[in-house]
Amino acid sequence: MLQLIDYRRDHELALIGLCHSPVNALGHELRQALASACQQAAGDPAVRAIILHGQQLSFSAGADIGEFGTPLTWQAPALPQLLDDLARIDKPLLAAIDGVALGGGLELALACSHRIARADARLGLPEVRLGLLPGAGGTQRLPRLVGVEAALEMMLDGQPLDARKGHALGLVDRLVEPDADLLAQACGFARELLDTPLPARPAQSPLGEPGNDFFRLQEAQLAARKPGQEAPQRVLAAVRAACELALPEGLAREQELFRQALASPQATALRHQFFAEREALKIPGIDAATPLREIARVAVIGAGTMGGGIAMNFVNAGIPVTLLEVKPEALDRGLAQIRKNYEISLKRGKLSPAQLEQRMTLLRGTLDYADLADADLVIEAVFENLTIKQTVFRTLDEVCKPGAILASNTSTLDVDQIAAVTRRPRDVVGLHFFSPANVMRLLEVVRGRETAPDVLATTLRIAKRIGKLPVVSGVCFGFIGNRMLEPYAREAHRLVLEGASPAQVDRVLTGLGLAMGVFAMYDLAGIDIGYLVREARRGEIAHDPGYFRLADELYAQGRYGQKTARGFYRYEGRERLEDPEVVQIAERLAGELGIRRRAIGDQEIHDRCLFMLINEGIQLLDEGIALRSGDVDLVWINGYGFPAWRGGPLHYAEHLGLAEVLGGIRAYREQLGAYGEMWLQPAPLLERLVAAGKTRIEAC
Ligand code: HSC
Repeated sequence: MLQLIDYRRDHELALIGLCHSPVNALGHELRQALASACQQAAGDPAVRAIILHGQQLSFSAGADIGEFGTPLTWQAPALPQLLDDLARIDKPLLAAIDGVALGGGLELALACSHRIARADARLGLPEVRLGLLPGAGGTQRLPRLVGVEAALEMMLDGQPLDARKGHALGLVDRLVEPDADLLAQACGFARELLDTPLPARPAQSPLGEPGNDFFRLQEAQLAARKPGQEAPQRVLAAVRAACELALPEGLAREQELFRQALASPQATALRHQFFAEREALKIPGIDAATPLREIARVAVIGAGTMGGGIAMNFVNAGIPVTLLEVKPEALDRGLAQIRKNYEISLKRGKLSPAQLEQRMTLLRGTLDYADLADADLVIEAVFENLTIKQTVFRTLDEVCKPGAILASNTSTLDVDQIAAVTRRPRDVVGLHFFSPANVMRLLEVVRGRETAPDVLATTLRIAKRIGKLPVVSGVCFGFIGNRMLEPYAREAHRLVLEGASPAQVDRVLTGLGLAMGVFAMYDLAGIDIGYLVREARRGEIAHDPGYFRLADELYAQGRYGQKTARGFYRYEGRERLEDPEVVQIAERLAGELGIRRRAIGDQEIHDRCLFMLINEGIQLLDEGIALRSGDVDLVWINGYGFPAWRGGPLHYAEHLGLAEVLGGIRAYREQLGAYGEMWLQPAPLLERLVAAGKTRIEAC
């Protein structure tokens, strides 16, 4: 059996090192080993103080998430009981925190009498991001240590804080500079404690304050800020118990809430997302042995909103960027916009003046392609037009050094056709950033027919370095995200011709938890942009005269969306208002197209939009464009505002039932006559899955 604990004695101190790679997740075996090491130290009269630490590893990333949903979660010693036992040891018990103390890892530290941490360690209770609440005493011990408001902030946000902040809050008793020897300092601290009486562990009595009104207000605010999400409300209920109940009863209440949370579909969905994020980086044909190319200099072509945002990502990570434009005014505008963006961060206190200047010095503007000769990675972000992009790539092929990675930020075009104009298609890859590129986490990495494995591996590595979540897609129109958007948005547009209003459609979608409805999104992205994409594919869609007809009509009327204050909605400043004119246009178009208008129910809107979205995602899997269903889910959660707590469209389909989804598509296909026959075609993989009685979406 692996040795999970390193037990050492240093005179009167017992040093208990957790060594369960990679992150000291507190699975059953580690809990067992930890319990017996602590018993040994507690029972040894020669041991006067105990130090827990991560042996050459982070302190602990918490409960083993892989155990959730299995009986191992509860198998003795279960984490809450183990920590309760540790909290009763009547010797100083120190947590020496390096790396991270997250979730159950921080709760382990909270059950100790003292915490010493390296200043750059990160401490947090991120359970809410998994649809859970801290379930091993965190909701009771943290508020007793740092106060209700600070504790709630940590638990509701789930974002870890650094140990310096933890020290200021009273969570960490002593800080150690990043380059110091943590364990030696912890031993020194423990010896100091031997000379002083042991301070009381968190009080047993209820906290009392802040009272009913505070919690009622918090509940209402959470319901407005995080509609539909159960975990934040459970966190609140548990913290309320800390105020109203003595510690043992509070811990029991926390357990009850934790069990409810763990059994909820929202927690299952968020766990699916957690593992999908890690799985997404595992690509067949690429492993640790795949060589990586060095990326020391990046170039971005196009200083518009997208190019500027892309450049900022690299600059933020300390990588110098050359930004190329063809016209001096456009270059000046682009550089000024980047500075302006940084100034906003400065005003918000997220950046110091020195950091701002340092970032701007990493940025070099140019009008001359010859200046790209030393770039290791070039990202083209010019107008979405194949001919223009091919011209850029021909030039890059001339000027870039051998081995440079040439990337296109196309959102719909054929990366193979772009690569084909170069003499180095193996070096070409698609990097589809989402707008605003400096903010959005998703990056679709498009693997062309000839993209070399080391090019793909390098782009995945660099994506992680700049804080993105890369998801690999094969080549097809729109890749994973925009290809799925097409049938989803097509149904939404059609429903408006059939009698729904844009606001009704959007309300159903946001009611499901989507950040934005289809029409608000089109207004934001620009109806003109969607029109240009359709123009390039008119041949493929000519058989349906009603196809996105409403959007085309709005385009013809110059209603481009938010930028013209009119689109599917009207805008007064930032306020979005329903526009009866759009409904009138839809009525006229429906008449011209011979579409019978009727009252459309919310359920039909949900089913037709969502089932078509799901259907296309399943088709992408079957075609091998997406490697697994989790990748499809990640794209829609991180790029299109699909609620993470529903796990993404394909996880949601599993929740609804695959047979129900297929049955729904077939029923609407029949009901909608010629239109249904044209577009509502079930994906063959969905049919095979249902025929085989499968409940999970996988290739079969
Ligand atoms: C929790 O603690 C609940 C508790 O409150 C109470 C429980 C009580 C229950 C009992 C009641 C009776 N588990 O991310 P990386 C794996 S909930 C299992 O690529 P990085 C990860 O899958 C937990 N596995 O590395 C990956 O494996 P792979 C709260 C975990 O350096 C590998 O480690 N804690 C794991 O970018 C490397 O991960 C959290 O939510 C875990 N807890 O980031 C923390 N954590 O190589 C979640 C990681 O096979 N973790 N793995 O793919 C993280 O945030 C990040 O992983 C780190 C490292 C920042 C730790």
